[in-house]
Amino acid sequence: MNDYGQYDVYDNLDREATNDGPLFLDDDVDHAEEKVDFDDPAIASLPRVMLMGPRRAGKTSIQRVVFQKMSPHETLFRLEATQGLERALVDHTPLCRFVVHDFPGDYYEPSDFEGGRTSLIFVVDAQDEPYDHVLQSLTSTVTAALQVNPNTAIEVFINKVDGELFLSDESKYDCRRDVMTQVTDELAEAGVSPDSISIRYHLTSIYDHSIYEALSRVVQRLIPQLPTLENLLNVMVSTCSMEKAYLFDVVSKLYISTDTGPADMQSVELCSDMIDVVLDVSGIYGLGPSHEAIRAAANAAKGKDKSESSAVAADTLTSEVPAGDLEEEIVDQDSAYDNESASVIRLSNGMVLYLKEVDTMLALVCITRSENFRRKGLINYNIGCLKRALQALVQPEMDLSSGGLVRRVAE
Ligand SMILES: Nc1nc2c(ncn2[C@@H]2O[C@H](COP(=O)(O)OP(=O)(O)O)[C@@H](O)[C@H]2O)c(=O)[nH]1
Ligand SMILES: [Mg+2]
Repeated sequence: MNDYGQYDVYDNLDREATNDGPLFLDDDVDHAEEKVDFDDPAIASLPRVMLMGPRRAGKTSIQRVVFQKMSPHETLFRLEATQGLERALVDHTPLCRFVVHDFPGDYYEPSDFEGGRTSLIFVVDAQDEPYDHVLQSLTSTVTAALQVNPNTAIEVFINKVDGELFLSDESKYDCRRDVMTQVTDELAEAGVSPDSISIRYHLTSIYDHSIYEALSRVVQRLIPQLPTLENLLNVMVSTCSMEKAYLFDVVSKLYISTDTGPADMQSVELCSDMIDVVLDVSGIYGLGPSHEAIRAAANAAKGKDKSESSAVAADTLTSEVPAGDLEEEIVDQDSAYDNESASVIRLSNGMVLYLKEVDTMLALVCITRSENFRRKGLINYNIGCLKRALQALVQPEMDLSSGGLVRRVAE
């Protein structure tokens, strides 16, 4: 766990940061409910992610592991049954803000579905066969939700696809196929045509990266500016001859957008691991008043040792990029992530991972071939433009024509 995770969680809940004691006790959650005013119109109008499904399917575990950085093993003994609806605000970066509703079980009121942009995640325990009863409940929940709010995005998480029962990929795919067939049949029986609704199926486990991948896709659907973000990243990737570019919320480690080229889970996982490395290293070496001195030392060491590691190793960390005219003041001196955060990791297969801060708690992580990474000025200039375009997206009054800015370098 990185230091930043602690800061942000407490900030969000309007609590004082403390360094001792476990991060989340059960009463922390009650406390969170007390402190955040969910009836405040600004918060009530945010998109919602509703975690529903049978008891012990893993709803609370998913929420704690991804948004509150509880370790997956801790969910085994730290979690008690959820007694009532628990809500948590996820507000790390301006482009991606939403409220998570964690339901206690198969219980809901039709009025729970009222509201604006909503993703309903129905969590199914893949290790608890047969699924008949659960999938009937899924169908009735989905129908009720769609009656109240026809635009609800339905996401089925087939959770706990880990352990002895799911050693091979085939067993996971078989499980997903069974669930899909049964749900489609049940929905057709209930008079809902599967083509008329948006329903997606995800194989997940809190013990690996699959839960981050699935939630990233869920969250992306909630962002109204997603097409613009994808467009910006497409231009970025083609202008700078990159292989792939992701925008990551560095706290939750969900990627909120990527270019439209094919994405593979391994590269996403690699980029996500890079965020951990950067936050951990800057948490140790990049903080406080000695920040500058340590950075100078790191730069000196970097100059001395130019030999490249053949392993997948972080050979150059933190503040690789000179603060150009696009950089602003450091926002928070004590944060492990600020507007100077940047990192380069060279992989043994000739690829380079480049991470750069682009907005509050938002990082651009790109994968590029090392020969294309030589044009770093171009890359940095374009990232600067992207950064301004993102600011304009959040504050439209800035009136910056982003696409034009990015392309200007290409021409
Ligand atoms: N093996 C495995 N166990 C999980 C997973 N997700 C949750 N669990 C376990 O399932 C149990 C119930 O989880 P909980 O989050 O309380 O379920 P909820 O009632 O749906 O909120 C806990 O012991 C978790 O450790 C998973 O992906 N894999
Ligand atoms: Mg629960």
